[in-house]
Amino acid sequence: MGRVLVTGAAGFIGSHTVEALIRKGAEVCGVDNLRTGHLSNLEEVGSSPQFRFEEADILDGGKLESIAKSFRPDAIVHLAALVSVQESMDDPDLNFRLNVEGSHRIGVLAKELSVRQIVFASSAATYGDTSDLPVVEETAKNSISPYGAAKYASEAIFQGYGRSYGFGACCFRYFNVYGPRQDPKSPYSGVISIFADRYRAGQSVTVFGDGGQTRDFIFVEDIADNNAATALKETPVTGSFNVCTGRPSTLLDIIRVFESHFPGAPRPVFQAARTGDIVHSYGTPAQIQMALGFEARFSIEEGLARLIGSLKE
Ligand code: UD2
Repeated sequence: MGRVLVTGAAGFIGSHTVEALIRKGAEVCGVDNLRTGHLSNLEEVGSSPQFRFEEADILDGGKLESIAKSFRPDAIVHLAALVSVQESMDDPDLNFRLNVEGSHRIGVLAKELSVRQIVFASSAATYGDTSDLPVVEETAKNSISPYGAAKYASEAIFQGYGRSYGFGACCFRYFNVYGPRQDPKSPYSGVISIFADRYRAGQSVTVFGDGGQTRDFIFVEDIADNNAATALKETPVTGSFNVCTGRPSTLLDIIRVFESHFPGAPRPVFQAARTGDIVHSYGTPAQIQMALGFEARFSIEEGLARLIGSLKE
C-alpha cells in the first residue's frame, strides 16, 4: 500500500484525510505547524501504527526535507495553507508565503523525492463571483481575493512542475466544505460551522439576506475520501477538478434541517445581506466523475445529521 505525506494534517480537512488514508491501509506521515490546526483533531488516529506526526512548517525547507526523506512518500497531499479568505485580504504577504511559496516548496520536494502524485487543495474561490452557473472547470478564473489568486497560481505551479519532473498533479477546487472539526470562531468561518455552534448552544443564528442564497455544500468525508483515493492511485493523474455535489442548498434549507434536530431552538434573526456576498454558487462535478469516478456520497441531510451527531457526542 502507499506511503503518503499529508501537510496540514492537523487541520479540518487534513485530519479527515489522514483518517481516510488509514482506513484504506496507507502509511501516513502528517506534518503541521499548528498555526491553525490542532493536535486534538488527530485524536482518533494518534494511536494507529500506520500514522506518525511531525510538527513542522512547510516553509522550513530543511526540516521538511529531512522528515520527507526519512519517510519516503509515494504521494503528497498538500493541504497546509492560510485558509481564511479574510486573512488573505488583511495579510497578502503571509498569504503569498503560505499559499504560493509554500506550493513551490512542496513542488520541489516532490521532484527531489520522485513522488508519483501530488494532491492539492485548490478552491472554488479561483472562480470569484460568477453568474455563469453551474460553474464548470472552464469558467473564467476571476478571483476576488488574494486567497483565490494564490490557489490558482499554485495549480499552475503544481501542474507545470509535474510535467517538468514527472509527477501527477491533481488540483481539487473544493466548494463549501462542512463537517465535524471545522472551526466556527470567526465571523468569516463557514456558515454551517457557525450555525452548528449556535444551535448547540441554544442561541439564534443570524441570516444575512433572505436566506434564499445557495451554496454547493459538500461533506468533509467526501472530500477526504477523494483526496485519499487519488493519492493512492497507481497511475498518476493531472488536472484541475471541481469537487462539489452539483446540488445547491439554500440557507433556509439548512436551517430547516437544523430545526428538525433541535426542536424548540430560537428562530433565526435576519439582517441585511453582506456587501460583496455572492447570491448563488454551485458547480458541476461531471469532470471529476469521468476522470476519477468521484461522486459525493452524502446528501446535505445526511452530512448535517453526521455533523450534529458529532456535536452531541
Ligand atoms: C466563501 C468564503 C468567502 C469568499 C467566498 C467566495 C469561507 C468561509 N468564505 O464564502 O470568504 O471567499 O467564498 O466565493 O470560505 N452567512 C449567514 N450567517 C452567518 C454566516 C454566513 O447568513 O452567520 C451567509 C453568508 O452571508 C453567505 C452564506 O451564508 O451568504 C455562505 O457563507 P460562507 O462564508 O459560509 O461561504 P461563502 O461561499 O459565502
